[in-house]
Amino acid sequence: MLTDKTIRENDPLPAPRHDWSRAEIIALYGQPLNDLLHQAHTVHRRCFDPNEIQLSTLLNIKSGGCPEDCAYCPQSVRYRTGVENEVLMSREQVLEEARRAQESGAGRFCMGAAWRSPKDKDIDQVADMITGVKQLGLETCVTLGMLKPGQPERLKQAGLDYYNHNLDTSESFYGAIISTRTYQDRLDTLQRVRTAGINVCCGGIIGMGESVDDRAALLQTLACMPRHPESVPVNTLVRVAGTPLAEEQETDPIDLVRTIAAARILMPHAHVRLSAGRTEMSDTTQALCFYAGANSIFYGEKLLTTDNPQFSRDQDLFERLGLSASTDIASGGTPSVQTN
Ligand code: SAM
Ligand code: DTB
Ligand code: SF4
Repeated sequence: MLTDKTIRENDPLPAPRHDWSRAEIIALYGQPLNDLLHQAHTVHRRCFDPNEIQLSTLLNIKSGGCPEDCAYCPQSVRYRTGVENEVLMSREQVLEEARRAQESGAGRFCMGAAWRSPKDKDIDQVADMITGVKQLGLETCVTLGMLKPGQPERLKQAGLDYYNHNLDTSESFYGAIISTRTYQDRLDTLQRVRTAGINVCCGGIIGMGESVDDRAALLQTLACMPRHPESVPVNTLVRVAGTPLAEEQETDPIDLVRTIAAARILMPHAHVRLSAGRTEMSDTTQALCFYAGANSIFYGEKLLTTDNPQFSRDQDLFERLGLSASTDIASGGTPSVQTN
């Protein structure tokens, strides 16, 4: 019988493109929703099992006190958000949390630190954590800010599978959100991570007051990289009291669905993650996002400093939608097939 799986295996998609124009992406994003959804879901089904979702659990290993001024972020030292400044967690504490995440069903453990850029001694400590988490049989991801030459290699050596470093928005809107670093600084770190052979996790945030053109520009930057990021987190702004973006308008869920669908079409082999913002999202919006091509979530009751849905809510949602956790595990951080 000709199943989706046999079609996927015997009739691979044409090679992904890396030459998208802004106009093409705007047209793709803006087409009638049913046409966009149909196109995105067709790509999704050809590249992935549409009923499997990758589960990543986040842990804030170093909370608050960050010198950067990212307008969305509750961990910047410049805003009064009530987030405590803490020192780096111990390896034992981290491993305890990683075991808990694994028992709950997560396949990847993502450790975040509120740093502008880590010092070499920070990298050594995080490297020990990575090795320990990897030994448990989990995929590893860290997000530590900007990396200097040599640091990605050290993380790779420790067993790191993914590095998360978001571009967040378009280059032209970036200055309205962050003044303490440039877009090029971000691109430089991404390039270093890629060169070290670590999988790239890179995406952005919608709902910060950006235009459709800004969203298209971010997607264009990602989709025109010589190799697409393996993971693309699409965050919806969590409006945290005390941050400059606290009073932004609520994001239209249809804009989120369009962004996910466009990401799926542009980067067919990437895991597109329905990221921050799920607590306030209806189950129906999440279901549409999964149809549009999202196939990864943050799973666990906390993101970094804000809430994520309760385990029971996600389990119930998965059951009602007939979804299950994907069991693919990265092979030591080096993608086995150059599909993108
Ligand atoms: N300090 C590191 C950095 O900025 O690269 C790592 C941690 S930082 C919190 C990771 C990402 O979380 C940001 O790039 C942003 O995309 C996302 N993020 C932070 N605050 C958010 C918020 N309020 N709503 C949505 N996403 C947020
Ligand atoms: C990503 O794209 N989103 C995550 C993770 N990568 C590090 C962070 C979301 C943070 C939401 C606000 C908070 O909890 O502080
Ligand atoms: Fe610091 Fe990262 Fe928050 Fe920006 S997003 S303030 S770099 S922790």
